[in-house]
Amino acid sequence: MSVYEELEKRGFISQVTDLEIKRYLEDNKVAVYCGFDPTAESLHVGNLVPLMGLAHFQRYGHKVLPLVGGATGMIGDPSGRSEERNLQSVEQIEKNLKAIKKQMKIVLDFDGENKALMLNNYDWTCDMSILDWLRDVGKHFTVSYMLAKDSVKTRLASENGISYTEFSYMTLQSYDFLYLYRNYNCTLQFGGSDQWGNITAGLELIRRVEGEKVFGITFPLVTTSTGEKFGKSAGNAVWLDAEKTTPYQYYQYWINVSDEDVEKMLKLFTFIDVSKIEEVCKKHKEAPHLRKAQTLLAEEATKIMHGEEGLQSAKNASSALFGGDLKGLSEKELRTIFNDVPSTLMEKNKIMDGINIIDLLVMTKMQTSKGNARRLIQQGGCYINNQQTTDSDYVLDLSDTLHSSILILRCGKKNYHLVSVK
Ligand code: 629
Repeated sequence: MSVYEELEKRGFISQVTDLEIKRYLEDNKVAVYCGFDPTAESLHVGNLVPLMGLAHFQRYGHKVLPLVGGATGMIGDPSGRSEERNLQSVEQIEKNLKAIKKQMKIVLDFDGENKALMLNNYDWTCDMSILDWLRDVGKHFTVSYMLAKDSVKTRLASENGISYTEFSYMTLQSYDFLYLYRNYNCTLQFGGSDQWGNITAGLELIRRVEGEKVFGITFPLVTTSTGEKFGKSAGNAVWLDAEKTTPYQYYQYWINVSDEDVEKMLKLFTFIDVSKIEEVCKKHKEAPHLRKAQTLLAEEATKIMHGEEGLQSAKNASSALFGGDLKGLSEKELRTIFNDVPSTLMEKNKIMDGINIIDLLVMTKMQTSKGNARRLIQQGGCYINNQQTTDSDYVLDLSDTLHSSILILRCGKKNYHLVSVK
């Protein structure tokens, strides 16, 4: 099988610039590049599609050139954007670049025999003068060609139009392709379907300047079956950075994928053989309530990003949130797991003096009155650190806390509260 077939079967292919590309990839080992602008402090799951795509190229023996846009990040790509971007500060770009590079190293192999090569377009653009640029690059673009691009057309029709800065973006990306063609024999650019205009502009530049044909492949921008933006969980992006999206939250995102989407996601976001995925999904359809396919997806995707260790901590967290034992968890783990639940700060003295469970439930506003609290406890609906307490006269002290600093209260099945002892 060639990488093209692999990508096609997995749903990575939206458009190709030439039908010959299939044969071309069967007969040649090529150098392929995909660019990422440092527009955020971390990549998100949306950016994982091109990274997984590059990883497949790498596994099939092609040379992969992940590129970070130290230069293009200073300009701002208008593709797929309805409004002009704010310019980012150089410090912010630097910071973002560092984080992005680190994350690429997780998915791509930078050590083996067929090493990925990280490039930064700032390196070949920073010394070019505006006059060189206009003469050597700009001269090859006609304004009418640029105006015909979707990214420009949409913005021209919008209220605030487009600045000369963003209008020029495609010339920068095109020049990158030319530079990589000349210096790394790169003949293929990969990107999301929003990048079609920029990719074909590069193709055109190389044809004009070098008289050579190169290729482009775009992948479909992933959407969920409900039309929601992929990679957002309750409106928040799902980041690859464990500090921004914990391994547990990451795991949860995947485990919650719908039955309609799970096969597609398994193909895009894991390396499991397509035939195996199809087999698993066939079984899944017979007993969807077991969520076997989602579990496989969550486990594999979490392992790819956060390793075995991250997966273990995600699993510990989910069992903790489903009433499991909290004893084996570190303070940091506990704080991460219960990061999203309501919390109260309590003076150490107060707990050292002893505090009645009823008073605690009222103080934390978990219960609206002492009467309600008493009833709940007596009916068996109150848990301290996931252990049921039916004694409404129980007085908690420091020995009830975990790591002398945390109490996890629970009313009913899911209503958690974290008491932080300071
Ligand atoms: C210089 C910069 C190049 C080639 C590409 C680029 C970046 C490109 C872009 N890409 C998006 C990004 O950086 O803006 N102009 O956020 C993003 N990309 C991955 C996919 C994408 C795309 O990183 O291509 O389609 C999203 O999945 O939007 O020489």
